[in-house]
Amino acid sequence: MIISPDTQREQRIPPGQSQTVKWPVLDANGTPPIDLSKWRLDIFGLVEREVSLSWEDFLALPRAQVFADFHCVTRWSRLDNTWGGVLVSTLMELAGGVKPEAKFVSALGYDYGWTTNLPIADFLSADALVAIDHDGIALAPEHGGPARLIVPQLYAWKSAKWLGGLELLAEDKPGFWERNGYHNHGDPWKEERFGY
Ligand SMILES: Nc1nc2c(c(=O)[nH]1)N[C@H]1C(S)=C(S)[C@@H](COP(=O)(O)O)O[C@H]1N2
Ligand SMILES: [Mo]
Repeated sequence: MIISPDTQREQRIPPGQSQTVKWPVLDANGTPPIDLSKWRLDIFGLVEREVSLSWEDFLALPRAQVFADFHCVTRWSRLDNTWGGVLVSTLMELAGGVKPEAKFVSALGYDYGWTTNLPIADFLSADALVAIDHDGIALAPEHGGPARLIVPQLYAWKSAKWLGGLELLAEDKPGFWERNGYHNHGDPWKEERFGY
């Protein structure tokens, strides 16, 4: 089990947040229909070898578990989540590694072209993964099932639900919320909530 470093802070609730035991559902457009027989995860752009995984391909990859907290910019924090899935590092190895020019990532959702952007350093953090279960239960569709990105150290809007693509980029490409007033980076410990 990978322990997300933020869970070892003495004060685990970032400034301006309060703890919730429930798990609210938040997204821009609602849950899209996803047919698992047609599901793909495409890893493309500035990787050594682009890959396109079917659901069967994805399930055959080595799994990991990550224990992490989850902070939503709307001021709730859900502590003690155990995410199961495939580490971003495993996926990048599969793609032969990230090219040196890759500085940003755009994560694409199956919800009608929704994207979010993040710096490569956050994306490559040891506790980032593509999760398919939460606390031992398959991710519910409303929480991003079958598979979602989880980047524990950033606000939850960077953790793209219904993940379908990861594009490695040289230039930043602001996503849906980032173009609509949210901060480009989104570090909860610095309260990077809204745009510059
Ligand atoms: N594809 C996609 N992912 C998304 C969103 C979205 O609209 N589409 N919303 C984000 C927001 S704003 C938050 S706070 C979290 C919420 O995740 P949850 O609904 O599982 O709590 O998902 C993020 N991931
Ligand atoms: Mo959010």
